[in-house]
This record gives sequence, structure tokens and C-alpha cells, in this order.
Amino acid sequence: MPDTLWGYIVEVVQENHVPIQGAFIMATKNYTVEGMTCGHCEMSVQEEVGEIAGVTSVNADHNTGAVTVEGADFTDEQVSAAVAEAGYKLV
Ligand SMILES: [Cu+2]
Repeated sequence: MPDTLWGYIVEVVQENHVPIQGAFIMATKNYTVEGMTCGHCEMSVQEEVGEIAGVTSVNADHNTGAVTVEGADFTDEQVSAAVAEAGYKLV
């Protein structure tokens, strides 16, 4: 009986340590990008930023410079690097 009880406790502890898949916290972040002048610029930024792991949607507006990024587990540094890769500057 004690062996069974011990085994049961170990199992519960292990179960509680199983990482829960799909529990990432989704976030929407707003950035301002300098240098976009037309729809092609928007596309370039959206493409590059969209390649960041965890990013689910990107919306860029060349009129305002606003770039909205939605996703989980991405950093400002990654967005800044992607914007620079596209040829623009995060401000
Ligand atoms: Cu353009």
C-alpha cells in the first residue's frame, strides 16, 4: 500500500510539471516606422516582421508610420531588426 501511494504522488507531481501547450500570451504592440512612402513599403515591412516566430499578423500604414504587430513571444528587438532588414527605421 505505501508503494502504491508513493507512486500516485509522484505521478501527480509529474503531471503538474507538464508544460501546457498553446498557453502563450498573445499581445498586440504598436510601433512607429520611419521612411515608408507607399503601399510597397507597407508590404516590405509586413513581410519582414511577419517572418518573426510567433507573429500572427502585421499591419503597416505608410501615411502614419504606424505598424501594429500581433502575436506571442516576440520582442521589440526582433521587430526593430526586421524593420531595419526591410530598409526602414523603428522610431
Ligand atoms: Cu514605398
